[in-house]
Amino acid sequence: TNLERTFLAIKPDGVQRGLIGDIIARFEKRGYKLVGLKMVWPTLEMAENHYKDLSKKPFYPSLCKFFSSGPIVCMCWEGKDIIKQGRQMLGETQPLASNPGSIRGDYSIDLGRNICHGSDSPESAEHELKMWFPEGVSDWKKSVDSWVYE
Ligand code: YYY
Ligand code: MG
Repeated sequence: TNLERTFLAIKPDGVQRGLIGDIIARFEKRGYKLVGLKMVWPTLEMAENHYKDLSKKPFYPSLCKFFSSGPIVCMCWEGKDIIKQGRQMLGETQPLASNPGSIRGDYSIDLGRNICHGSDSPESAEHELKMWFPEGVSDWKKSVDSWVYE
């Protein structure tokens, strides 16, 4: 089965720009299930840990500083193929290469202000969910699922 969970986050720029409701609504309306949700103001250490795969990149220090510059919204979404579909709904890393209709394509211009984060593989989803939701998520049954899945 490809019923999966992924970690998605609204970065400090998305929170400041008032996009929390819109971003959550996109995934809700598509039919995905929100099983974890909280606002966290990451410390620099949390940002460095979250992006540790990129620690050799020249933009790593500024990325971590930005990611810890204000609260983010941490989400765990569940559903069929959500890891890949979530990435598609975010758009490309580079906003100017993102299609209209994607979050980045609709709301962002610069690479370092691209609004949202999403796990890029089952391995990173597992790692990121463990890091941001050590307390676990809510295992609830969504009664509309039989109208979403055949
Ligand atoms: O997963 P995604 O966010 O699409 O891109 P990553 O390659 O993981 O990079 C994380 C983050 O770093 C990206 O969203 C913007 C920023 N960044 C940057 O500032 N400059 C780059 N050349 C590449 C990425
Ligand atoms: Mg990434």
